[in-house]
Amino acid sequence: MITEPRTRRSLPIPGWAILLVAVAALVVATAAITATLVAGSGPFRMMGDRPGMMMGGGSFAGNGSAGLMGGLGTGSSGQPGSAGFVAGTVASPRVIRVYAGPGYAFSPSSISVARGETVTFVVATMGPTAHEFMVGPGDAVASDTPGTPEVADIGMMQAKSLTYTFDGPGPYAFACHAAGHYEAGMRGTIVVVS
Ligand SMILES: [Cu+2]
Repeated sequence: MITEPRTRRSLPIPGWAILLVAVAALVVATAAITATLVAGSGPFRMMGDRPGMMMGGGSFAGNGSAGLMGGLGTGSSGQPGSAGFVAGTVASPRVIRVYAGPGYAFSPSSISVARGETVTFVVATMGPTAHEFMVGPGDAVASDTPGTPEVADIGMMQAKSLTYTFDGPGPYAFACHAAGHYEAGMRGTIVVVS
């Protein structure tokens, strides 16, 4: 008699457990696909998608694969001004991963760079909407000035790279100028640490 409610009560638990496992598996699979896409298309696109206006260059492949695992957040090995920080150079840019979306936002929305350093931004779109990534002097980025370094048409689960050298005091910024996105708040700031 005591066992009866127990068995009844225990029945829904496996149901929930199966659901939880299924959801967890889905999340893991999505993360794995995202990581693969970012890893696969980063260096790959670097070859094909860099118009002449992009600055800098360099050994992305070495940097990129090393940075992927630790770099899913922001920088893995310290921020400018902190101990152990290694600034990117033209020959070996620092890789910073930026996620565009979901929604009209970048993550992170604020990025610190050392004055003079060269950074390769690997921008991945995380939702169904295609985005752009423009980086440069704050006023040029705000007004979408032609000639400002930019990668466009970054589709869902795609990643494109853009290398930029921050050789001035700033202010610098980045933004998406796909129609309506900037107005919706799709922009970020770059803090130059001297
Ligand atoms: Cu956008």
